[in-house]
Amino acid sequence: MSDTGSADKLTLHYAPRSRASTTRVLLDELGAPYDLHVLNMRGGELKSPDYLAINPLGKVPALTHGDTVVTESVAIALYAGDLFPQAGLTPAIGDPRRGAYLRWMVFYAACFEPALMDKVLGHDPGPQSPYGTYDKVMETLAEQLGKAPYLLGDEITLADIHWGAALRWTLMFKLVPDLPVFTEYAERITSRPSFQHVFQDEGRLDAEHEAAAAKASGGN
Ligand SMILES: N[C@@H](CCC(=O)N[C@@H](CS)C(=O)NCC(=O)O)C(=O)O
Repeated sequence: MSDTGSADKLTLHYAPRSRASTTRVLLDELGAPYDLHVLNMRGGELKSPDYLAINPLGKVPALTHGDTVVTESVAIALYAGDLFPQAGLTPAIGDPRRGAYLRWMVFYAACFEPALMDKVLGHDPGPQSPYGTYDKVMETLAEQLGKAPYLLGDEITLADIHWGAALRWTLMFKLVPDLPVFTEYAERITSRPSFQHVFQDEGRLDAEHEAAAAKASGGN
């Protein structure tokens, strides 16, 4: 048995500068041993039969652990967080913060991302919207982040790794309001060495992928 509670190795199926970047940082923060399976998103590798057998949606991240396949960045974060509680970033079952931890992780996938996508695409979610309104989602998140340095209080958790990264890219693409509570939080989280290390490595990987895709399509 390894530290993971299983002899099976973790493999992160990953493409640079994507949602999988957050998962990579998260695994590093957990101190998880894992193999990195780098895919060239620009070169169409996410739609190859081999990768579609892992994630039929053709999207990253995905995590494999023996015969277990976990897709969806939030599910991967929760799964990995429970495998490595010793990192001190996972509010475990019985921790009074556990409910809030699950709430805010699922809020990301169930409310925040759908609200952003509807807004960008000009879709009116209507009165049956599963997230209420875009404005209410932003307001709810801003209010929570305004209470303490981290989402669940004075101590950082995996939820912050996830949300810090999310706010960084959504601010960059102007998908969320430019509120100081968002910008300061995103900066606080993503200035951590774990993020800086991955961002640096991704610059190199992405340039390689761009060159490979250009070459494959007959460019220089
Ligand atoms: N709901 C998924 C979203 C995954 C996703 O959209 N990933 C993007 C990269 S950021 C992707 O793989 N895009 C490739 C494509 O759609 O072809 C999650 O949170 O993991």
